[in-house]
Amino acid sequence: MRTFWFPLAGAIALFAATATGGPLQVSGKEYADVRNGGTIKLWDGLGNTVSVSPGFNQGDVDALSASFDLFFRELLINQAALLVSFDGDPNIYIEDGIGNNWIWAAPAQVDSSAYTMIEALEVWGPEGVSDSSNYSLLGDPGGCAVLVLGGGCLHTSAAVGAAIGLAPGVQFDLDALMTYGDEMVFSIRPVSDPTGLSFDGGELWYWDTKTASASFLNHGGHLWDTAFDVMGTFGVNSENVASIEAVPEPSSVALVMGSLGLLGAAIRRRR
Ligand SMILES: [Ca+2]
Ligand SMILES: [Ca+2]
Repeated sequence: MRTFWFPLAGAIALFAATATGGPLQVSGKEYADVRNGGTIKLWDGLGNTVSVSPGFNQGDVDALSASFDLFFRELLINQAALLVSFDGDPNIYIEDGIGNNWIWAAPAQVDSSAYTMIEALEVWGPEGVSDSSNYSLLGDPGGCAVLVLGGGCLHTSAAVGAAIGLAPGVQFDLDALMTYGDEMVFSIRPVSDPTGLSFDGGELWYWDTKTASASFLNHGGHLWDTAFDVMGTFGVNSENVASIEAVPEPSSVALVMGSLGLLGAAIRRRR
């Protein structure tokens, strides 16, 4: 019995270690630190990185996405987990569909060299190259909130500002982004406008850009609106969301693991 059970337990433990939705199970990981000058880093989840400069417009990239971000649609209906980072914090956090959160990737996994924070994050894609196609620059220069690699402005600041209800002409800075064709989920840096409207930077909006208005993302059992307590919920020092991404819901992985455990127990009983 032992000779059978221990290898099985080992296999389950290995599966648990590698398949709980951790960074080693996610391909094509890219991140950018602050003041990156358009250089982003490919990271393998073991602390190793490779710097690449895909050719973003001059400036510091502060948000990255693919044209059709994987798990975008699942995220909208709470069937994918949200990856999120915060101002001045080097960790990547995860929030599952029922609002549990924990550190998904710590600095030793992201980048063994010193860095400040995860200013921009993009995952899923081929290994060894960047597949980020949409991005934002620090300060949204030229009145453009979202740019296309090798192309022009995908979404102007005026359009995004109007979608979230900011008074016309108020300057703000888009700082976190997922895109799926004409749809996007995004965050901005803290801003107040003359009408008294104020955002603390912890908001996440969903916006179908073919429509006039964005709405707060509903994920993890709560709205990602201004009232949501980012600091208290995640135990971080800033309300400001700096980057976002999506990965499969870890509970679906847990279900598979549970089945494996039951299988092991059944085999054990038979023997
Ligand atoms: Ca920006
Ligand atoms: Ca933000």
